[in-house]
Amino acid sequence: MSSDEPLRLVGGTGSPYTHKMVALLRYRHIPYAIEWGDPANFLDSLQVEQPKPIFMPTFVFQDAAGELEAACDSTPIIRRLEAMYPERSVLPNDPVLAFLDYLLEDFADEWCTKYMFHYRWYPAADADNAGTLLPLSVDVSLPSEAHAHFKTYITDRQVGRLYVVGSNDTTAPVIDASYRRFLAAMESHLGNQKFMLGARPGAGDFGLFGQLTQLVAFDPTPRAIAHEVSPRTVAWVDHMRDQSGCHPAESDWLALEDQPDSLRELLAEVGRVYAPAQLANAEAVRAGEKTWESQIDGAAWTQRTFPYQAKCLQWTNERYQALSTEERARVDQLLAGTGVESMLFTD
Ligand SMILES: N[C@@H](CCC(=O)N[C@@H](CS)C(=O)NCC(=O)O)C(=O)O
Repeated sequence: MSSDEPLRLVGGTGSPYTHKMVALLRYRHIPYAIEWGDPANFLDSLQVEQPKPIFMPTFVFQDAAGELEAACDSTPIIRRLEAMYPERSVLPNDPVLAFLDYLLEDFADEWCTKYMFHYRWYPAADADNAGTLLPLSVDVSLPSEAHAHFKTYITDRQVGRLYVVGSNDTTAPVIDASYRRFLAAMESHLGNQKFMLGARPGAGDFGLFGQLTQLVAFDPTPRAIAHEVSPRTVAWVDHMRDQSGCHPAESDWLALEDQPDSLRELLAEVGRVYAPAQLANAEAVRAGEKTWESQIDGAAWTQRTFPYQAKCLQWTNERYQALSTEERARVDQLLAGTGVESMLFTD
């Protein structure tokens, strides 16, 4: 596909992964054409086969012969885009920084999305807000009757799925405490530098940004918390939206040894909550159990088992194991005591 033809994608304004990818396309100067709506309908209109499962955003790639192919899942799509468009990369060349960037992207996509889903549907005021806005995000001209019907349908469906991500009366305070610590770590870190790994954004920044677009700008409860705990994060979300004017240089990736301590503060949250969740989930997948229970941050946690998240853990470990002995030692030194080390294995 020629790089000046716009890349087509379909997604939603209430979808964090859609914002992750649109901001990345803007930063990378990749021409794109986004359709706001339902991916399945969009693919039907193009007569393109649906990927399974189908998610927002869905991309439509064109091969050399002009054949259209739909793809979902932002993390591999980011790598695919790196091969298609080499300029303004979001992946550090230094394998150690690349590993940390991947870790942050994974944490954003798989754990921070729990903040997003929990606050969207657990507090009644937020569920009402999302129930009203999400149908309109698919069709702003939706007739009132259809709107009311869609609002009830989506609210019932999503509130009914809260338990799937582990949001319930027992875990609500754990999720809330984690969100607040995460914001406090972001406040410290952004006080030191503009992006997670220096003066240019990596894939991890876009992952965090995607979830934060919703937490800071769509759902009222987490928005109020963000304004209280981390005004820098609120301002950062506005900046991240459009980094087309950023002129990244290789030296803008800050070497691991020069990173401020605030990076460890962020990683400590990854180790405190995400690492135990990932280990318990992977164990449940191995044992063929449909749900799992564990202690997270000193409290009982139970949720459905996700084979996809076990794969995430495996991919993280494949990347960890691909590091040289010297690189791994540098990563280990940074991670020692954060808890992240508990989810990394050398064999
Ligand atoms: N791992 C995927 C996740 C994408 C995803 O979960 N998208 C949500 C919307 S933000 C979705 O389409 N969910 C379908 C559903 O809830 O049925 C990615 O990184 O793109």
